[in-house]
Amino acid sequence: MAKRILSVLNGDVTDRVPFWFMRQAGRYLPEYRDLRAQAGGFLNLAYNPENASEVTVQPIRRYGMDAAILFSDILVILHALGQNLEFVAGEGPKLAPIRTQDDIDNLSIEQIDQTLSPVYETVSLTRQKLEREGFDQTALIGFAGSPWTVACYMVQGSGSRDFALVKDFAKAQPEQFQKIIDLIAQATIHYLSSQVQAGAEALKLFDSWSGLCPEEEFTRWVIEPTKKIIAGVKEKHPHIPIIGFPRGAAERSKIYLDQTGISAIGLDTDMNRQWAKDHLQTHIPVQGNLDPEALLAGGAILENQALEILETFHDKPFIFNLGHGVIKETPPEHVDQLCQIIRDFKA
Ligand code: 1CP
Repeated sequence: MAKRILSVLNGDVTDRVPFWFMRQAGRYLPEYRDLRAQAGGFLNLAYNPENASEVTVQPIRRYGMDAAILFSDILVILHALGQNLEFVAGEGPKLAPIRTQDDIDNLSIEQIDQTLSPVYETVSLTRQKLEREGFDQTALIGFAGSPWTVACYMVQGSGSRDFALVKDFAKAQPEQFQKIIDLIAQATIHYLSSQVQAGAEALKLFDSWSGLCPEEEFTRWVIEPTKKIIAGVKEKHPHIPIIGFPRGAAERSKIYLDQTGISAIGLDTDMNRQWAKDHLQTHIPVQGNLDPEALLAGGAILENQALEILETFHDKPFIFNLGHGVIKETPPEHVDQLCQIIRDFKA
């Protein structure tokens, strides 16, 4: 029997709604916190295939999700290109900003696999572990960030509420910004294709900040590079499903769907459900939407919202997920409750 999530990504409706959760591996799990403390930092965890595959499988052992997602980060590709990257505990990523032509010239796409090969090894090791431990229904999802979102961190040098500096940069120096976007896109095609070669069964492109892209530049910085990545990956792997997640793009998600060639689309927490059902799910499978705050709250709040989402989307191809990542204070029992609600749901 085909794995449920892969059937849904292929356009089928299965016996029950399959599910996984963004950031399902991570700080809300005590077993993750233990391993991270032992590894001594996020990058040591992400670049060690034994540890990273362990973290990837941890939530599957507890909850039996229909997909595992590779444990890594959207920013490792910048590290591989030669940008300095650090994850400071409690503060998030810190990078040496790339802004000038000299900064760009110091990066190199030729040797990215020297840094990224442990990630590919993590993919193949995770497939082996899942199989060995009897999770034969759990698919493995690989991922990368979309060029706009990765460029936000690359140019800013850290997280930001509005990435105003990056938006100004793209407006003031569009040719320079284009070089940055093209470099990320080219590296990402190789990175994702290599994940598929190592055993990833579906891919996800995180465009967490697409909602910040100015309307008049959305085609240039969000649509075009995404389309290029999808075409580039599909050239090598024509059947690999690719889930797009243009967070905050609201009704621009329809243009994204029409123009990028994406196989399925992630819905953030703010997405209007009925609009998504009418304009997106009529064309391709959709995934997501549960407010991570509802999972944090648990109880009736969680149950009501999860059931509303299931009622809305279950009769067409749908993967249950959150609208953004699991919040680190979430009690692990609330995740149990949610899995039970989804498994018990009868149309
Ligand atoms: O343990 C720690 O302290 C590190 C926290 C952490 C974790 C668990 C970071 C730093 N990255 C990750 C893993 C991660 N990141 C995964 C693993 C798989 C899973 O979902 O379980 C994935 C898919 C990501 C993707 C990612 N990283 C995104 C896109 C999704 C999203 O959340 O919008 C983004 C924007 C990042 C950047 C990043 N990495 C880490 C942090 C704290 C951030 C956000 C920085 C910021 O903008 O403030």
